[in-house]
Amino acid sequence: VLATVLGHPRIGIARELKKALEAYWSGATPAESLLATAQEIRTRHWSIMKEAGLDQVPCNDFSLYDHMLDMAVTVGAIPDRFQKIADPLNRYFALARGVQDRGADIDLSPLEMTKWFDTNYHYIVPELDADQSFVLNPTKISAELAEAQALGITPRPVLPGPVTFLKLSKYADDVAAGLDTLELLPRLLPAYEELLALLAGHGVTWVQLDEPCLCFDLDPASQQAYRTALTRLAGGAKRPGLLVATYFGSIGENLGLVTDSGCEALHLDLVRAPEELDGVLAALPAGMKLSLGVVDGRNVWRADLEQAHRTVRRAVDALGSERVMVASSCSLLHVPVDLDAETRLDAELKSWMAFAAQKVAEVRLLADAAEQEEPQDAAFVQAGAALARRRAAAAADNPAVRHRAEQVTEAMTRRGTPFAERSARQKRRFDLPLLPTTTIGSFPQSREVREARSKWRSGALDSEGYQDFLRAEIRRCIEKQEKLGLDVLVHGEFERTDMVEYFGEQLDGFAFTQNGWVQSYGSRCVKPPVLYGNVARPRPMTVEWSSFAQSLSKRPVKGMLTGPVTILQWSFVRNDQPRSETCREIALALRDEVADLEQAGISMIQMDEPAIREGLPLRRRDWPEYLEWAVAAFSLSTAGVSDETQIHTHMCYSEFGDILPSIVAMDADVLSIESSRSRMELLSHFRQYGYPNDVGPGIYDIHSPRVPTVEEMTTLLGLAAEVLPAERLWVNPDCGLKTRGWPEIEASLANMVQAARQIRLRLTPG
Ligand code: THG
Ligand code: ZN
Repeated sequence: VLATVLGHPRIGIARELKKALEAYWSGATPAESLLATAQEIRTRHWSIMKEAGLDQVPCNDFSLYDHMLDMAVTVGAIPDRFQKIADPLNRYFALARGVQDRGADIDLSPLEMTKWFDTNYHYIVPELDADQSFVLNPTKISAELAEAQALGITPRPVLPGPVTFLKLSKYADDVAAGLDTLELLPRLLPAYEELLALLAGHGVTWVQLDEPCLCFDLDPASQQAYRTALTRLAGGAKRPGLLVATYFGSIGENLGLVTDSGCEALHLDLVRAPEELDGVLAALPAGMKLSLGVVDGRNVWRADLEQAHRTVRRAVDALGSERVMVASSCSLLHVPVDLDAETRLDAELKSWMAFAAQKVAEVRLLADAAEQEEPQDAAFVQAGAALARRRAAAAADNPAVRHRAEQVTEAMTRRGTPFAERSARQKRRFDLPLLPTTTIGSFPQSREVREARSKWRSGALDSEGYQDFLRAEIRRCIEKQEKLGLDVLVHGEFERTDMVEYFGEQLDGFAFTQNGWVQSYGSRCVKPPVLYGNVARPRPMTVEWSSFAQSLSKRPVKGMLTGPVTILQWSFVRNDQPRSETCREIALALRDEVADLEQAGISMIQMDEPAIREGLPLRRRDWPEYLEWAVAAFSLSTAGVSDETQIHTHMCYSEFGDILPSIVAMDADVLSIESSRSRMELLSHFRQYGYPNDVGPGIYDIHSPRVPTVEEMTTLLGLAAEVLPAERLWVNPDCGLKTRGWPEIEASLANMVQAARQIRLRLTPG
């Protein structure tokens, strides 16, 4: 039984890659330093995996920015407008980040970026032409392969498979609508064949083709694309063995697309779809190997080795040990690097956990134990004991919280009064103009804000001083918003780091790591909190800041909270109870916060749910269950308020067309949503479903430093007003302003307020 993983984190234990990238981008260091750091990181990770005894070690899973972008470059799918950048490295980063060089007359916006399945990782969406040609450029993969081979390991190059690559790509905007990117498959496959032959020539014996799209419900065209692609690649004369890797869900009815293809091996995510094993064991053709994804690549808990061992034994009994591999469920990209670097975690909690390095060891241990009926290895015994302690601790944790969660009634998840009536009352209470203007919540986390926080954390600034600083920031922020003429204000969120971290730090049941960074995109990382116990709120979290901000203005200042689904989605959560239960506990804590805010006189409360779409399972049959508890959790946290209290929510980062009925069911009084980049396309979905409540379609794109003109925004507002009644429209940017600078924000918001005034005049004759 061989041991392997599907991929390793890239960012480095001390985020060396992030630092090297940002130093290069800022011009502080030359390309050589960046490339040297990247090579050091790869060498270190390969050595760790080699030392740990992995039989097949992933290679080409490293990336300077993103693996989908790497594949686009490898097959020569680079839009023409980027060809004028001669240097390949700068061209690569231009695709990822855009470039502006006035002198050279270059102004290129980056390729689109979007969520990688149901993770918090974002990939670059390759942009293809209708007559796209593909030309193999194996520079990166060949170089990494040579490096790995020089270290004496058995590298297994990882490639996004051709069908997943095309399905996750998009056509350029000028390509006629309705074309399917899969039509390019016949043109793409020769590049893959050539690459496989080249790798075989370099002595590669196995290649991992990542095809997570096999875990989607596939239309007939996609199924046919899989048949064509996999049989064609398997038919290649000179090629390595092909491991088709599926993850993040179940392969289900798509199994035959792999088993009939002639590929040599299949990988299953048995953490997400444990029920699949028996059917697959029965259906696997003679000789095909099976990689068992039993070590969770999406969470930080130690594996239940006993249970995983039983799974491995079942496979070995059915197939024989030569046909079985033990693996992580997916790439370890989604977990932090090494638990050993955590020196401040509670020792007991730490003994329950495993990061990438520990997961590599678990895979080896399970592979070694495959031949034994009852493994006696000390490591096995220790893991079992830790799991038993974890279970006992969970059982004793916080019965009051569990009890309260059981008592939740359906009525608690509904506002008492229908929207129309609430809305009328709220209109009387607030007396806002038509098309009220507001922002999403955060204002710049300037260098001063970050410096003050780090001084306070290190003790160089006392709490009193830090609080004074924050109050001064809030005051300045409120003054600026009043001067700009915004109708509904926010306090600016200067006291918060990452929103999820901020709330986690104030809730029971969460723990925090020092180095538990996970790549979000490019050089950007997040440090997800570890939700290990029952969630409770020992004291109000935001009331003081919100009340202070409200005391500075006669206009409403929104109280700002992060929703239960987003807190769940962006944390590492317990795997010993359903996510729905954990989410409900978070919702109850937030419900109390909402009640306290209302009590303190806060009249508008915004509960953001940017990650609600992200949590959607890959299979449609699993959607209704998820959406039901996700919507219920949001509603539970917000529905306890009076009719006159206005609930706002905000969503971004995703396509929402799919889940509009659920968004309607959330019944927020006001929804602000990202839509400026799609030029209000989203609104047509809204009209189609008859979205009944107020909407603030973002009318300026905050992801770029450009200042939008009044005219651009009146155009977008005009489009919105054609779709939705003006009485239900709000005017706001499309996301928070945390990553922008004050000068461009002030200019943009001034224009936004101007745009709203112009449209108001147009809509109110006389
Ligand atoms: N928080 C969390 N997840 C997210 C976002 C978030 N996922 C989606 C989206 N926003 C991802 N976007 C970003 C944007 C910026 C950063 C991370 C994710 C970022 N991170 C800092 C960095 O890498 O330098 C580190 C943050 C810190 O210092 O605390 O800038 O907002 N959970
Ligand atoms: Zn947003």
